[in-house]
Amino acid sequence: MRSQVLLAILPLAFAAPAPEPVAVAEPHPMVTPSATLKDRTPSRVDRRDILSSIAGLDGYLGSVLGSFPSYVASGVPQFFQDLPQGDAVLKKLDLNPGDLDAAPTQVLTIPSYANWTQQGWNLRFRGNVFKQPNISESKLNDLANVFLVGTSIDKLQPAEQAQARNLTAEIFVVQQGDRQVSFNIEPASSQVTDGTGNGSNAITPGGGSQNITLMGTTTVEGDFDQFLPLQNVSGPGGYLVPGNATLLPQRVNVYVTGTNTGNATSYLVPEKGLTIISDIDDILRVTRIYQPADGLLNSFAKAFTPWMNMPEIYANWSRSIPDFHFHYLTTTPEQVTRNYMDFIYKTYPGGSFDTRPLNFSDVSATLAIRKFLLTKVFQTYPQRKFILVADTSNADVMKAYPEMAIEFPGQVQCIFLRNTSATDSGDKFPYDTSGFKKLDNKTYMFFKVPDDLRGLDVVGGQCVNSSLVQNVTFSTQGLPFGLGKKGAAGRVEWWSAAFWLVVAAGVFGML
Ligand SMILES: *[C@@H]1O[C@H](CO)[C@@H](O)[C@H](O)[C@H]1NC(C)=O
Ligand SMILES: *[C@@H]1O[C@H](CO)[C@@H](O)[C@H](O)[C@H]1NC(C)=O
Ligand SMILES: *[C@@H]1O[C@H](CO)[C@@H](O)[C@H](O)[C@H]1NC(C)=O
Ligand SMILES: *[C@@H]1O[C@H](CO)[C@@H](O)[C@H](O)[C@H]1NC(C)=O
Ligand SMILES: *[C@@H]1O[C@H](CO)[C@@H](O)[C@H](O)[C@H]1NC(C)=O
Ligand SMILES: *[C@@H]1O[C@H](CO)[C@@H](O)[C@H](O)[C@H]1NC(C)=O
Ligand SMILES: *[C@@H]1O[C@H](CO)[C@@H](O)[C@H](O)[C@H]1NC(C)=O
Ligand SMILES: *[C@@H]1O[C@H](CO)[C@@H](O)[C@H](O)[C@H]1NC(C)=O
Ligand SMILES: *[C@@H]1O[C@H](CO)[C@@H](O)[C@H](O)[C@H]1NC(C)=O
Ligand SMILES: *[C@@H]1O[C@H](CO)[C@@H](O)[C@H](O)[C@H]1NC(C)=O
Ligand SMILES: *[C@@H]1O[C@H](CO)[C@@H](O)[C@H](O)[C@H]1NC(C)=O
Ligand SMILES: *[C@H]1O[C@H](CO)[C@@H](O)[C@H](O)[C@H]1NC(C)=O
Repeated sequence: MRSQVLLAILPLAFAAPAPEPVAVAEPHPMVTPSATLKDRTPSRVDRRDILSSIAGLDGYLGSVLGSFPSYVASGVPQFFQDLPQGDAVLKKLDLNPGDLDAAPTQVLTIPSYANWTQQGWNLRFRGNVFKQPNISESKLNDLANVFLVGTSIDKLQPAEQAQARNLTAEIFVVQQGDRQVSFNIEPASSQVTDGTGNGSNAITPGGGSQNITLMGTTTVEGDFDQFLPLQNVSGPGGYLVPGNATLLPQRVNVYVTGTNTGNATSYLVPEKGLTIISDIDDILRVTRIYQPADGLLNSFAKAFTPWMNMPEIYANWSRSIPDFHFHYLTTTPEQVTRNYMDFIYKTYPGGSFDTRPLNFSDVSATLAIRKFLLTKVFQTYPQRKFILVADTSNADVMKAYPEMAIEFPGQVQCIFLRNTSATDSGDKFPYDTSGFKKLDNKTYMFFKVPDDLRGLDVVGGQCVNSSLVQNVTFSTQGLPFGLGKKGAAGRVEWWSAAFWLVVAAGVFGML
């Protein structure tokens, strides 16, 4: 047992010197409009929302979507989008703010990374402070049913029911704004999050134990996100290794004081080396977001399943590239991060994580989040090179990945995109390859199965498996024969159509 669990996570009012404790402030109004759980009853797709510039597209998409719920085409992804927060959760559960006073404060710490600066190691602390209401099983079932379309919880297998209730409980938490958060940092011998991952091939530093308190307090959404310098503290095995004296990432455990819910393993990543930034849905696990009914069940009720033998490919990279830093970047909402982490750390090499922060909750923010997160990582490591991995069903990936190569010249070593249209006949939605036109075609590859990546010397910059026909047209692809552009000018409009965002960027607002 560690003995330093002393500093509780106190509301600032208690932590600050004050003549007498002041009551906890009422939750602030939210930055983004508070979410409501809308009626998810299927209704006809409103085709007026489809800004089509492709001849015949309206009819085609209408036939693909059929009578799928109108929110699929509404411009606001609804499954894991627009989740209730704070007051909305209390209201939904008929609770008053005071009802949670006795509930323990919990923290989600997102496994993060540090960069090497003039001041030494600079570690990013990211996560969320929340309280978990005690919700009865029958109430959880009711709430879960709101998320299930075309089925209900009583029609699921017991394990699926448990999973649906688990996710519902994770979503119905009450975020705690204005909290001070402190951490204890310790050298880590493995990836602690659930004890099963081994933190890939990062090394354990000799020292570095220290306590750090974040500046300021959590946002109204309960989030914290800041970089703070680590002291070069010695330990039994020596010091932290400087980021310009090694190529190997170092692992540190990050414990939130006052709770044992906030454990995470973060990585001190050297200034030079190779980082893989990998999406998760439909590339590391089977989600099938492009088939909304399936995607919903796969996200909400079914156990996460790896996509084919992708774990083998990543395991080989982890083994054979000693300084490879794995970073998992998904736009799935922060509330469900734990489920993604559990799956990843049991199945893929240990690494740091990025999910969608709570303040990114409206549609335009959802469109922007992947680029925002990617840019943050690239800015943190101006000398590292990156391998970007995802699949073609994400409109934001198709745009943001090639943009990174252009905006950060020389830093994108390879882009690997699974072509879900080519491998899954269920994916009827088009994807746009025009962003790749300006890139050297030796730096990206569209592939079909994990084995297409086998044998590539990614360190040496070999990104293309020459046995795969690429057929990239630098335009909208994946439509049936006969559909074509109405005119060059229209394509941008179509691209930015909210409809496309919903369907392709993620019916779940993730991926
Ligand atoms: C490593 O970084 C530190 C801090 O920026 C700097 O003082 C030192 O000169 C660097 N060492 C090398 C070998 O570049
Ligand atoms: C949650 O509520 C149930 C029923 O009211 C009660 O039996 C249980 O002890 C509560 N659990 C916690 C952790 O408070
Ligand atoms: C849901 O499941 C995940 C993964 O097994 C677990 O970490 C988490 O604590 C569970 N959450 C709830 C609210 O039960
Ligand atoms: C961290 O803080 C705790 C409690 O204040 C203390 O017991 C512990 O020694 C501190 N650890 C370090 C490394 O300073
Ligand atoms: C910490 O200090 C030790 C001893 O001065 C030095 O050898 C080591 O390079 C330093 N590490 C960092 C991360 O600054
Ligand atoms: C977090 O770490 C502490 C210290 O190692 C441990 O006692 C606790 O069980 C961990 N919490 C979880 C949820 O694993
Ligand atoms: C731990 O990492 C090694 C090397 O990367 C790998 O071979 C092994 O399968 C991993 N074990 C687990 C449990 O992830
Ligand atoms: C969300 O908060 C972060 C800081 O935590 C800020 O940089 C970002 O601009 C905010 N995004 C939105 C959409 O409010
Ligand atoms: C370290 O990361 C921060 C945050 O992204 C960034 O502002 C800073 O420029 C980076 N420093 C170096 C030396 O790369
Ligand atoms: C890459 O581009 C070159 C010329 O720009 C062309 O000759 C070659 O066929 C292209 N390779 C692929 C795989 O498309
Ligand atoms: C494993 O990864 C290394 C490094 O990228 C590569 O050279 C090698 O061909 C890979 N092996 C397999 C079987 O994919
Ligand atoms: C190229 O396009 C054809 C026809 O759409 C498709 O069958 C094939 O799988 C595509 N190749 C790749 C690598 O995606």
